[in-house]
Amino acid sequence: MTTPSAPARPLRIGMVGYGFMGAAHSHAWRTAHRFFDLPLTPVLSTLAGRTESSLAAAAERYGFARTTTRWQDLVEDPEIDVIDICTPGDTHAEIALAALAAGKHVLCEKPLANSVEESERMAAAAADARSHGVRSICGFSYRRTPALAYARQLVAEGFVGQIRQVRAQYLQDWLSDADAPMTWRLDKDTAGSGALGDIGAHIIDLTQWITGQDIAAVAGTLETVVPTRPAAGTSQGLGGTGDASGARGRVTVDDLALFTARFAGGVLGSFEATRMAQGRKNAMRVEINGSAGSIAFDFERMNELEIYDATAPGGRQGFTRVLTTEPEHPYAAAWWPTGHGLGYEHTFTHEIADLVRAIGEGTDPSPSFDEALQVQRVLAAVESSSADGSHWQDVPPSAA
Ligand code: SOE
Repeated sequence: MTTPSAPARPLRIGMVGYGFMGAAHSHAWRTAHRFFDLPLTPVLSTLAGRTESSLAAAAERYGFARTTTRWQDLVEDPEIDVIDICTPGDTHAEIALAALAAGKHVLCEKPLANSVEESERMAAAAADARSHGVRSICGFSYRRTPALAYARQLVAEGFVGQIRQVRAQYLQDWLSDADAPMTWRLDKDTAGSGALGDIGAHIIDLTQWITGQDIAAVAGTLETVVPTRPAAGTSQGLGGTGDASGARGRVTVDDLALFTARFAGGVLGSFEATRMAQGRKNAMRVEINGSAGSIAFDFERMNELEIYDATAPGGRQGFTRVLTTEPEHPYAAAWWPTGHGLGYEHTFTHEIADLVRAIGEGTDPSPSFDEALQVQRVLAAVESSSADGSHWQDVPPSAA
């Protein structure tokens, strides 16, 4: 007979928002401790949202015990340990600041906020809370893709040699139809920016993380290709079908974001973010070219990393497709037998596993609010470069 080990202490989660990210995060909170050995067991306590009817259905589906239409109830509830912010960017600062002041650990979706000023206040509050043992993390979940975490390891080990060039694209197509309806992601007041902050933020964070270098200056152009869209319609996934005969709303964010970046170490990078690249569904691509080789990744083939070893003998050179599903690869050993791949949702499960471990062990999870503030500064510099005729703009260095 075996004696079951004592159950790990509960970590009670209060989540704000229940859209796409609410679904992804709650799945991760439910799953992480079943695949990773964690010092605490997440418990889905209370879900907060504005619309009572759909809120109850979401809580039922996601597995939350209670609901509230006031996010403040989560912050005031002494039982809740973590506030998970899955709402649009215009609400991040207010919720995160209140949560940190109340001593709650915070997971905040990306981008950290809608402005540098809000992000600075959030990073300062997180630093203050850290001295009281309160942890915070920004949800740049793609860092936890095994192939990308492995790419970072390879770069740190010197596989590509001296980095010469960085190339990053994030291509989606859910806004290709000019009559796809308005959504909050097309409204600057709510979302902060368009393709730039929504998906460009991911490739900024990833390239900085993989290369170990911050972006120091940028020159870019933002463009709104479809300036108005049907105000009403049926939503499906991220987009949907707009009522083309009805009133149109104004798109106040960029559809395309193109920019060049100079990293702190001097390397140049090219960046492209768009949600109207027909046929590209979630093509988040990163390529690093160095003196000794290259690595290339495309999220549409997320279980693979292409690596090129320029030191291999002539005649045997060429990109090798590494299947990053093996026990040697980050996170992969916790899952399926060799070769059985992972999906989008696993990046969130890994993020939650790392966060729960950090909370349990009293260490700081990454990306911190400071790192996310730095991404925000890059976003702001791209916007100001575009407004200023695509001239180079410096990115203020992080204080840390
Ligand atoms: C929409 O473009 C979106 O949902 C982003 O907001 C997410 O961060 C990305 O993971 C998928 O696409």
